[in-house]
Amino acid sequence: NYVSSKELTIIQAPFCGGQGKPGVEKGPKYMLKNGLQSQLGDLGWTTTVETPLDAAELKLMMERDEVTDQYKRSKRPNLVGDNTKKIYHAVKKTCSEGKFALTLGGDHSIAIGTVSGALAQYPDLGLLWIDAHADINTLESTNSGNLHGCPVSFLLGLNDDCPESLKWVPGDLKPEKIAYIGLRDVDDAEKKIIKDLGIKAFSMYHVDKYGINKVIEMALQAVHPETNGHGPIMCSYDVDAVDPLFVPATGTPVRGGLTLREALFLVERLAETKDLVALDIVECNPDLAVDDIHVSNTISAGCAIARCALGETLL
Ligand code: 5AB
Ligand code: MN
Ligand code: MN
Ligand code: MN
Repeated sequence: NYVSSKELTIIQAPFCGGQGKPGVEKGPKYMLKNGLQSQLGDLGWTTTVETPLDAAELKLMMERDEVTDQYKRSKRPNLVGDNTKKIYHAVKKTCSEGKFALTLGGDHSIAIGTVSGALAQYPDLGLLWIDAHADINTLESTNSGNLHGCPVSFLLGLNDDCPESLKWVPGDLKPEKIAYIGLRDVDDAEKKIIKDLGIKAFSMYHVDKYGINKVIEMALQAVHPETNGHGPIMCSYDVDAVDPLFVPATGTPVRGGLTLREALFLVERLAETKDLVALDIVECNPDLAVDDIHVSNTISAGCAIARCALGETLL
């Protein structure tokens, strides 16, 4: 047990600058309004909420930085750099106090901060990246320019030439310490990076072929080979890993994803290991829902992922 105290900090990261669709900054507010904090309290967790970013302030910054803040092909690198640094400090502090860090996004660029923060406390950290996408584009390879498609390349230190405001990122995650689950929409340039670095990637093909339980076992073995799959684990969970039938309100939905049960089993299994030290839940965008059912399906799935990761279904 790395987190023995049953204390956790919910870090609100209402950030949308890593992509272009407004609304993803509403994720934390909606999940908290759904009752997430008291739900985790019912599971025995002492919970505090931290807010390193201010949503209203960010909205103004987005408008200001739209035209000026660019580097190579990337959009708003300075906004992303400054804000992920704040998230980094919040997660690092939480982990250094021996608490669980639950970060609610926001778009997935925030993981530049969350993973770096957890790594600072746990140098041996294994990272499970649950996503339809690989998010490993570099400043050179990104076609969209959206930095929510690039956090993994920053964590691995693949962007030597980057703006000053992103230079704080340690970029010391080793390629053998990350495993993907749920992939089904990976850019050609990303496929090449994954192959060249030998990164373990379990796509939906592997989920179908082996089943989710076996895939998780293989992923844990991959990131902690010397200790039979045991060691500190962080899970960065992009809700678009889940099939849009269950999670429709997200910015880049891709059909053919995890069923809701596979999505929850995955984190239930992580709870069972007692090795989970941090979790991100990102890319819930209530503004992209076409009706209220879409909103509640998406937000309740996000909350269920958090609860299952924190032991709800362990008997
Ligand atoms: B997400 C794409 N690879 O780079 C790109 O939702 C999609 O955090 C990125 O996984 C999706 O823009 C980012 C086409
Ligand atoms: Mn994604
Ligand atoms: Mn263990
Ligand atoms: Mn993602």
